[in-house]
Amino acid sequence: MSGDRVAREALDRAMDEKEDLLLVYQPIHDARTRKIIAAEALLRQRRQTGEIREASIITKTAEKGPELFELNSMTVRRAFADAAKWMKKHSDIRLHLNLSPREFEERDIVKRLKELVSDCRADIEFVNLEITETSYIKRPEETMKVLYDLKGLGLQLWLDDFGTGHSSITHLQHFPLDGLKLPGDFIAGVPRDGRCSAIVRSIIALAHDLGLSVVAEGVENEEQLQFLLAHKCDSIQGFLFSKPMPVEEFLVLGA
Ligand code: G
Ligand code: MN
Repeated sequence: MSGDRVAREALDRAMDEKEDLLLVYQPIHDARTRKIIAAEALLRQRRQTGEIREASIITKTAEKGPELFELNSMTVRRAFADAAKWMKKHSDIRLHLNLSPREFEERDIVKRLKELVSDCRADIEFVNLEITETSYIKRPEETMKVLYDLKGLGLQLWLDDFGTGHSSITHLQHFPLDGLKLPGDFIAGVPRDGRCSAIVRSIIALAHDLGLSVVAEGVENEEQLQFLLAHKCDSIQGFLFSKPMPVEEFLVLGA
């Protein structure tokens, strides 16, 4: 069977049964205290064999068709419901949600998000919306308006994978951002690779000068953590502290 067909069938099954898809949460820790300050919702696929793996085959196919909006609404609803569970005990642990680039461009994201928040009776103020750089470069004027409207809802805006897309420093100048996520690709080279280290150091300094907070992704070892601490990185996400996990596990860990 061709790769496309496999992907198509996986998406159809997921849209029919929804049980195929689950959300896992990867904690984000304060770099100094190591306390959990947030969790990022990540979509996973449960295969018929029971094995759980990344859902990129499904999301990439969904990106091309009309299913995207339903898929994302479902994700947001589930994440709001899960966050409500942990917030009973830990109202300070924020929820990071990933926004799909196309959704950002093609649909009235502000209106739909507002509806979802109201349907789920969620508190928008604990949401950090992650947008990837590619998701806003095409129409900067319109995008700026959407970003300000989103901010107006009360959430925080974060740039995901900063530096790996078509990054433009002017976005940092004009967009109402709260923070940046440093991609694991850069962190992987720290501290041995001089270029990676220079890039990481400089982005943290730049972000802080602009009043933005920084999360380092893909932190896997103590050496990387020490480098990030030395350069005042605010928070850490990665296997060194925690892997993505089902909400039940997260509820125990966050307790
Ligand atoms: O950039 P994005 O937020 O989409 O990346 C999150 C993905 O990276 C998740 O699917 C997660 O499983 C993976 N991931 C998270 N932490 C680590 C890590 O420390 N090392 C590696 N190699 N991958 C990680
Ligand atoms: Mn992300």
